[in-house]
Amino acid sequence: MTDGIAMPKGFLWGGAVAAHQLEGGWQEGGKGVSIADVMTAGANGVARRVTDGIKQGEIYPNHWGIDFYHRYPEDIKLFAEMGMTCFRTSIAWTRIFPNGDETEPNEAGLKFYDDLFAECLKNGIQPVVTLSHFEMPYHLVKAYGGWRNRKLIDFFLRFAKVCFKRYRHQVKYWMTFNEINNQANWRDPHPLLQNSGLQLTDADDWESAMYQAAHYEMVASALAVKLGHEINPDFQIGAMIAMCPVYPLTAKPADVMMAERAMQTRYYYGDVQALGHYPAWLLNYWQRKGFDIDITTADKAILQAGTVDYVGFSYYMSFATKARADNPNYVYDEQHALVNNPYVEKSDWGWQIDPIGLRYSMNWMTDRWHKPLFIVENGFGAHDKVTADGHIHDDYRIKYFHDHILQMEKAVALDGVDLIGYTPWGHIDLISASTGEMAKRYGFIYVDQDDQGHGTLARSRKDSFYWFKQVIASNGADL
Ligand code: P53
Repeated sequence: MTDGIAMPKGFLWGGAVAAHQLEGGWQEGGKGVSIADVMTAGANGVARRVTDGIKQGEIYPNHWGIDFYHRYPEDIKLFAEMGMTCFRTSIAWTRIFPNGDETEPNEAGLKFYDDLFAECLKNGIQPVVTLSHFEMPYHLVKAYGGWRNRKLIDFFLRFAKVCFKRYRHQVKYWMTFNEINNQANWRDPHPLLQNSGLQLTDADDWESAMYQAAHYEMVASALAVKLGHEINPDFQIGAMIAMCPVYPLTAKPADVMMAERAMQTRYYYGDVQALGHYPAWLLNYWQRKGFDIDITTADKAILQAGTVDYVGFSYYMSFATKARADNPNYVYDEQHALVNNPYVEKSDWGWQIDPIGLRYSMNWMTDRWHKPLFIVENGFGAHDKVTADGHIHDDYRIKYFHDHILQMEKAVALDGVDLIGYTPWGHIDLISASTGEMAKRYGFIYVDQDDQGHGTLARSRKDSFYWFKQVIASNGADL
C-alpha cells in the first residue's frame, strides 16, 4: 500500500532486542548469573518460575537465547540488508560486573560490546543502548535485597559510568531502565523481580517496597543522566516506559475517574523522570496509606537536575477499566481492574490490538512530558508457520505494523509529535520475556528453534522482512 507519510530526514528506523533474550552464552566471557538466568520456561497463561540458583532438570531459555553471542556478525548483515539505521539492544550488566558489586569491570564483557557495536557501525547501524533491561545480577537480589537497598544506586552508577566511558564514541542514544513502570503491577511477583530484583515474602508490604525500589531506580537514573552528559555532552539519555493507555470502558464519570487514576498510577514514573518531581496525588496517597518512603532532600534535587532528554517507550496494546462499587477510592489494581474492550481485537496471547491507541499515547505523552519521544518497541507476537514452500507468510504481522506505523506517522506529520525513531520489538525472533517461549514470535527474521531449544538456529526472511525493508527504503512513505 502507498498510504504512508514520509518521516522527517534522519528519522531512525531499526529493530529492538534485549541482551538476555537473544545472546545466550550465559556463562561465556566471565558473565555472571542474572535474574533472567534463574527464570524457567513458562507458556501462554503459565507464569515463569524463579529458582533459587540454577537447578538440574529445569529449562532456562535465556541460557541459549538465539545464540546471538556467537552469530551476531551474520545477523547484523541481515539487519543491514533490511535497511536498519539503528539497533536497540541492552548491555548485560552481568557481562560487565558479574556479581554487580565488584569495583573493577570484566574486560571480556566490555570487549564483547566493543566488537558488537563496531560491527553495527561498520554496517551503517547505530547502536541504541538500554543499561538495565530485566537482567540485573542475581547476586544483588540475594545479597542486597535488590533495589529496595540504596546501595544499588552506587552499583548501577559504577556500571553506567564504565559503559558511558567505554562506548562514548559509539553510542549516542541511551536508556536507563527498561519499562520501569511495569512494576505498577506490584501484586504480580514477575515484574517486581524483572524491574527491581525484589523477592518478597508475606512479611513484606509489597506496595511500599515497590515505591521505594522505583524511587532508588529513578534517583540512579537521574544521576546517570547527569554523569552521562559530563562524559559526552552529545549523549541523549532517555527513560523507557511501557505505554498501555488505560481507557474508561464507558463515559460514566466514575469510569473516567478510574481510568485517570489508572493512568496516573502507571505513568507517575514518567512524571518523575521527565518533569523531575512526584505528582501531588501520589504524595497524598502515600500519606493516607502511612507509607514512609525514603526520599531525601538531596534525592529531590537530583531528580530535578537529572530529567531525561527523551522518553523511549514500548507500545503493544491498550487497556480498559471501569469503576466498581467496592473500590470507591479508585485504587488501580492491575490484576483485577482491567476489562475487555469490545471495540478492539486481541492477539493469541490476549494483547488488545489498537493502532489508534499509539497515536493517542504519543499525543498524551507529548502534552504531559514535553520531551522528544522514541518508539523503542512495538510489535506482534504470533505463532508463525513455515509453509510447504519453505516460507513464512506473516500477513497478520504486516497488517499490525502497517496500521501502527500509519498512526505513528499521523502523530508526527499531523499532530507535530517530535519522534526520534521507531524500532520494532524482536525484529529477529527471540525468547519472550513474559512466557520464556520461542513460539511467541515477533520477528521479520525467523529463527529455527523451538521452546525446548531444539532447532538448527538457521535464520530466514519472513514476508514481513521484505515489507519492512520497503518501508525503511521509502522512509515510511510506502506502507
Ligand atoms: P513478551 C508486559 C507488557 C508489555 C511489554 O513481551 C512487556 C511486558 C513484560 O513482558 O515487555 C516488553 O516477550 C519488554 C521486552 C519483551 C516485549 O515487551 O512478553 O521490554 O523485553 O520481550 C514483548 O511478549
